[in-house]
Amino acid sequence: STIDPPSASTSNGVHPTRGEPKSSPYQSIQDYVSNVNRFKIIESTLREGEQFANAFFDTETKIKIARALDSFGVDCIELTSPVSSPQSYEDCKTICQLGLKAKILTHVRCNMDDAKKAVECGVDGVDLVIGTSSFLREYSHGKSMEMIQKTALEVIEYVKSAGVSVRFSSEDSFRSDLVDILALYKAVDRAGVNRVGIADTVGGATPRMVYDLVRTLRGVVGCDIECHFHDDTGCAVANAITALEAGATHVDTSVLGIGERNGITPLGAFMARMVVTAPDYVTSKYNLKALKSLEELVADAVQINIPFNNPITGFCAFTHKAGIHAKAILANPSTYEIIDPSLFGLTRYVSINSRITGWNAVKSRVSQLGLTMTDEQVKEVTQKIKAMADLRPLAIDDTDSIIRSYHLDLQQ
Ligand code: AKG
Repeated sequence: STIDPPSASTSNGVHPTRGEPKSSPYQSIQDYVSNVNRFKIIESTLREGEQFANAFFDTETKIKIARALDSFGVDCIELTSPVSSPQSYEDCKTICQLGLKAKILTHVRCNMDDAKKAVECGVDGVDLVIGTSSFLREYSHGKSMEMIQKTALEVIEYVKSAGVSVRFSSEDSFRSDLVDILALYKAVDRAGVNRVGIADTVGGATPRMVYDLVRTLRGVVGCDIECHFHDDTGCAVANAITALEAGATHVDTSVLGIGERNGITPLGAFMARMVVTAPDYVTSKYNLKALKSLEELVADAVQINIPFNNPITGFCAFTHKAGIHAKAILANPSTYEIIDPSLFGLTRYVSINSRITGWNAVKSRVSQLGLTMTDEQVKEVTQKIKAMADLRPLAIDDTDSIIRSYHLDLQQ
């Protein structure tokens, strides 16, 4: 029941996504800090995702997800702190021994005991985190900025001495004092961290706030910059690309965005954004055709449905309905699609079952059914479809019956 026009050309200097010339006219000299063409993904389904309300991952499921993320091509897989529970500790060790291409990281509080447990598990990297906003300093751990810095430097030195990579992140960065956190980041950068992280822990940051903070930080530290965006106000994907434009190097994602509350930047939506912005990089690095099965694996594990409007894999993400759209899509898919579904191993669907169906879409269906009609006849049968669709919702079988019986009448 799909109508698939030929794919848009990819050999004419136009991107395999949609119509943008390879050197974007929007690119300017200001963009020299931008990393949209060379970002890395820290995939946190097995850490942030474990904080999702419905999540319970047994060892077997964690292994399946880790392998699927690895074959999708994510750069790093972040695991729940091994201090969380005895099973978390065992699972962390198990995943480290799978021999995956992705680097295995674990996310721990910034203290020596947690860092030692993490190193014991055999991880490639330790992601240290501590709250720096006054909210968290007062109501969570109770430490001053001086104390945070002193502990951070000790823990960083220990992790580095163990030959493991280390990231230092300030939780609730956007509600932290800018001067305080810049001084802290500068100190940990001097101490030799591989990355610093900024986190929009409560999901309140706007892209503009993100640009300002990351751009400022880019001028202060020489190490990589990781960003973590919660989606409470719907800005997580926009914030992620903005962070890259401002000089961030790594973005945290989770499959379907699962995480604390309503989660973080979803891997699939982020891929949708980035395949449009940086098609060559994204298509050469990530196994996009595996996205759907990866999302289904995780959706199944946490017992949720893939949302109807999910970028790429939502059931109607590539469905075209209005007559005006259908006509143009059939002539050239770039007219109403920014992303070519075939990049993700998917097909578009042109609906012909409604009162807003146009005759061009019906004409295409008539030829798919192997029938021959003049344009005038197609227009006439389109009116019949519309009349029926005014009375009740139609399925493709209903529409096909209308077309077939009209065609039969023509023969008699
Ligand atoms: C958050 O702040 O929401 C986190 O999950 C921690 C992020 C980080 O470690 O950068």
